[in-house]
Amino acid sequence: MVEQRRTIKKKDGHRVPPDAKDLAAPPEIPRSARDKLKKMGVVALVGRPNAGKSTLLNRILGQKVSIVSPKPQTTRNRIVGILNEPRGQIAFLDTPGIHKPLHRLNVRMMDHVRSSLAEADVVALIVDATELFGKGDEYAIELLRDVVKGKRIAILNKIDLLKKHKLLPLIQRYSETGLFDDIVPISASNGDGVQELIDLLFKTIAPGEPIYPREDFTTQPERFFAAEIVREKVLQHTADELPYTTAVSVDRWEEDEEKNLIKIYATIFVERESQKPIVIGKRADMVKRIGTEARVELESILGARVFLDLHVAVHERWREDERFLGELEWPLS
Ligand SMILES: Nc1nc2c(ncn2[C@@H]2O[C@H](COP(=O)(O)OP(=O)(O)OP(=O)(O)O)[C@@H](O)[C@H]2O)c(=O)[nH]1
Ligand SMILES: [Mg+2]
Repeated sequence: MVEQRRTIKKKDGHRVPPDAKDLAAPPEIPRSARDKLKKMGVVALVGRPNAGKSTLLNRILGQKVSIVSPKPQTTRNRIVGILNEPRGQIAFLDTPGIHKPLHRLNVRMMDHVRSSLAEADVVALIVDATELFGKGDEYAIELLRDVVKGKRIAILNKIDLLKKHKLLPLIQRYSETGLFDDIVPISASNGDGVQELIDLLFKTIAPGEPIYPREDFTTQPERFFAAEIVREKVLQHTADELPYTTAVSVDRWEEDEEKNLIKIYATIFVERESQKPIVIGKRADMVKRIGTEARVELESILGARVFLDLHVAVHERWREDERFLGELEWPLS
């Protein structure tokens, strides 16, 4: 019987359960001594949909933990990514984009945002610097004003796309809110400013023991990640309302250690019968393409050969179905 909650396989084969417990806060220590101690902190990555939170997490860790797509509302859960360095450990919480919820799914997504804001030592608001400042940004700032206890940092992302003269006014605007301890311009795509950001975060967090095993880079179970990778390929290849109305569940997971083979049976759910042919495609072209791309990526991340069986099914109004939503999340809970 395969342990279904196992986290994504490490290169050395080490795997751990996802439920590390918080430790008590460290006692007060003089600053000079404090700077020499190892650090531990929880950093929440929050912001509007599509700002680049998941891209930044993957960039910081140097490996893919969270799926990315050009469509808003890609991330639907809280994804924990762990950075281990000789100077300490930072647990990053990647979260869904801040938005006004219309369905039960979206209410749950915003619950993940709020709980992450409440738990973090540092909240990093990721902003798409190429977008005009608007109501959605005000909403995000107000949310941070209300909920956050720890430090706040504004990260202005996508500067690779930005004309230089547009950056200063944006820095000014975030500075005027009086809310942020630091404002950091970066490009999550090409890595500009990311090392400086990591250095700043290590300076900002307090001394403490790691709360996760040092060899780990995520708490995310393989089974959940496999479903996410399939969903990412659906998001990347479909348009219009499909990305919002698609869910993926892994129904069966079988491992043959001798053959180093993992068999994954998954279902792609859509909301209406009319959406099925879009995901399946002409002569099943689309679902084959989704399957091949997901398999290739999973093979490289799981370090095993993968057989991926995809099935497409209709589940009407699944975004309102609490039981189904809970089932989608169970490997994370
Ligand atoms: N040019 C450029 N594109 C970026 C950068 N960061 C992210 N992107 C792109 O922006 C899009 C959204 O990126 P994600 O990382 O999925 O954004 P997110 O904030 O996690 O989005 P949600 O999960 O939907 O809230 C993708 O197409 C990324 O490739 C960047 O620094 N520069
Ligand atoms: Mg995301």
